[in-house]
Amino acid sequence: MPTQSRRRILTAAPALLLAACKGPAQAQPPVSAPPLKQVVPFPLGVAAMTGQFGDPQFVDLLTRNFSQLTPEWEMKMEAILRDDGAFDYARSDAIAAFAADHGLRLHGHTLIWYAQKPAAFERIDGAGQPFADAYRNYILAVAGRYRGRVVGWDVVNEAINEDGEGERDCLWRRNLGPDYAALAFRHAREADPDAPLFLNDYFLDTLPNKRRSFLRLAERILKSGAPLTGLGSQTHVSIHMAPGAVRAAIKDLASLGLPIHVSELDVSIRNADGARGALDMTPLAERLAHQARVVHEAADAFTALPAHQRYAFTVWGLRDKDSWLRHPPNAGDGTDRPLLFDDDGRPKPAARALVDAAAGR
Ligand code: 9MR
Repeated sequence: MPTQSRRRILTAAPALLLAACKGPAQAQPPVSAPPLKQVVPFPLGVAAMTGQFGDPQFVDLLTRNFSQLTPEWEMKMEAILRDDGAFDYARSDAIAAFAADHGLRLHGHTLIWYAQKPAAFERIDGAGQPFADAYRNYILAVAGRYRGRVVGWDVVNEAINEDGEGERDCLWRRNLGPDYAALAFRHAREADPDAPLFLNDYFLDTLPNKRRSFLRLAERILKSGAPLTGLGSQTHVSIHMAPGAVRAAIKDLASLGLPIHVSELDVSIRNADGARGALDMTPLAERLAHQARVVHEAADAFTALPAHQRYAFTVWGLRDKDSWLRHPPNAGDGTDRPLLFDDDGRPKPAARALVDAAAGR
């Protein structure tokens, strides 16, 4: 069989399996949960974007259950910095206004990210002082504009290499040297004297070596005297996580004594090696129960932190169908269900697990 068509069949198979799981024997168990924010003793965050706010069911579900909002993209450079270097705050202001109108805390995400390489900066790549000035100017302008409106900022996002070994080479490091992250924290503090300022990354639970590199970088920034005041662990995980790994990461990160943000939680239920993996016959209800165990572990470990270290616990999307894991280029087989609420906005076992963990059950 030619590789291409073989791949297509393997990719389609899990979708067929999950469709078959809709029969009565494998239907999702009914779950009830109180409004989550009322029973969870710390700020409960969710990622969202303004395009979703026209849907009243979305807004109702969000505001009933969550007390904090992270803009999924509308406070990033991609939204704010135009190619010609001008600032466009239409999107970031709109999402900040939504948060204010609905009494939600707003978490700023994100000032400096290797993955954002705006034309306005690429044009001055290698220019020396003009690049450093533009870097400072961007952080001062954006963090300054939202001073008093955000409860904290992801100042530097995803600085550690994919494999966990060392720091990423990126536009910012290339131009400003290895201390570009510390510099970003200093600029952010200059703009906003009060907000907790976070270093944020992913796979800190999946890859212990990445966690070590992350903590090493955090310690270097702190040693330089720069105002890093919080650590964010994205927690993009899956039901295939080794039990105890998420708990170990939260505990280990908390050892520096800084506030912790579980900043982008989702728990993929896809096959261990994605849609191309061997056929996985695990019934849907079992996958969702497993997902609930991972969420329970994360929430339980977070609840166990001293109150001053519990900045917030944030999930990366509201309903399963809102997840980045369902949309290009991450769609996979299109059937993932990584969040706390199903496509129709009903609480899943994972939502119940969060409630139970927060109550010490
Ligand atoms: O989920 C976000 C997606 O909607 C955006 O298109 C993308 C680029 O802005 O960013 C995604 O969010 C990422 C987050 O900002 C940083 N950690 C990984 C998240 C998933 O890719």
